[in-house]
Amino acid sequence: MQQTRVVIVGAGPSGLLLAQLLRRHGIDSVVLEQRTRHYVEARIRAGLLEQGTVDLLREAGVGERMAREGLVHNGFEVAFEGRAHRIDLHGLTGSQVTVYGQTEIQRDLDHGFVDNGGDVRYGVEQVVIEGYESAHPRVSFTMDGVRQEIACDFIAGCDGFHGVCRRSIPSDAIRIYERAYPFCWLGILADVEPLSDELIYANHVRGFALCSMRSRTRSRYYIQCPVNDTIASWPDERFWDELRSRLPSAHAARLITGPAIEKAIAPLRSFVAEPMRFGRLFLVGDAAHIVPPTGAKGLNLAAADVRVLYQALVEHYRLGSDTALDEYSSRGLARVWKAMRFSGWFTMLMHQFGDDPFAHKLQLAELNYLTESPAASQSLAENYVGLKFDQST
Ligand code: RFL
Ligand code: PHB
Repeated sequence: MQQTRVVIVGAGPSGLLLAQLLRRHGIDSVVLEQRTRHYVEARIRAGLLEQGTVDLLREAGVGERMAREGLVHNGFEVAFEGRAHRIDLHGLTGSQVTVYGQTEIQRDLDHGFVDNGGDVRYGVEQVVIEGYESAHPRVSFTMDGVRQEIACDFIAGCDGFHGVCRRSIPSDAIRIYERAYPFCWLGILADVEPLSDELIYANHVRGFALCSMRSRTRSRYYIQCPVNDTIASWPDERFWDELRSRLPSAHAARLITGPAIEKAIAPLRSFVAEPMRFGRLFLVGDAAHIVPPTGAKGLNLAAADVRVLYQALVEHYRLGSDTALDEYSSRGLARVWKAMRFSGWFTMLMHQFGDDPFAHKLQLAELNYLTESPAASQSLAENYVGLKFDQST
């Protein structure tokens, strides 16, 4: 039977970052991915990185291109009632965020890990995890029609929300906390100059809008849309008209439009699975928790899990101590729930929830308070740039 120290299920950002960090500390792993390398690289998702995530990518030795091409942002704008207010992230927290697409991170990890001899098996099917409550976990899978099995010390479930690891846990051993939101985000990518140097989050009676970017020549825009809408009902022109109508007029006038190179509708949900550890199985990233994207916390939370887990595994192999492994779940969940709170709050503040004028008035009062009060702005800013590790874990 094949043997390795850690089997990592999923070659998304969590899985490959964990594998790369472990390898730098001499800990071997095998990564199992159901999709092709091309498919995983092409998925368009996150775009905004906290400094802690940037630092971890650097520590993993895959931060070089990000340092050259990432866009450092010192603030962002919140727009409502026809005006935009800047949140000075750097002034309020001393920290910044970096715009660098998840597709680019995935490419850098593929280059750093896969192209340098990392063991990733793409296109695997029927992954089954076994024995994780014992000292001898095993993972079996089918590849090219052949059933194989790997014995390991630990399993890392980095297989996202729809993965197999969390679903392998008996329902009486796991507790799920969940909230669905009654709308989706329709997102488009277009090779046009971004509307502004910084991101703009807009609360509007017609619904939420977000102006983001991937580079100085590639824009990423989102609008809130009903859950039953389809891509077919949103031709480019309708999207651009709707986006314009939700922005302050001075911003709308500057909007540069062009053909969408990608268009997708994503549901919003908050989801937490507790605990995040089951014997020798550890759930990491989206496999354990999902936040609505409003605060851009998903990938950053995944990176925070990876940081705690890889350090704990290094401690296990180097010092023979399991203290950090034992704390993985409680430290992770402490951070996760603070990000849940922030993402849920920001989502409730910025979106329309139907025809409730009272609720809308309360949103506007809160937005006014948030942009006028330095204390309230600071609270928003410190959560947005990412809570410090010792503050949150
Ligand atoms: P992923 O990226 O879902 O990767 C999981 C991998 O596991 C594979 N897999 C399996 N492999 C083998 N066997 C099985 N049975 C398997 N089942 C699944 C999958 O094919 C996949 O390759 O999870 P990971 O690595 O934990 O990474 C999480 C992030 O991708 C996610 O949190 C972010 O994209 C969320 N997110 C954002 N996060 C941010 O921090 N900042 C943002 O600005 C941001 N914007 C976003 C987002 C997510 C979005 N969508 C569509 C979900 C914007 C959007 C629109
Ligand atoms: C993105 O650029 O995809 C993005 C940015 C900020 C968010 C969510 C998504 O809050």
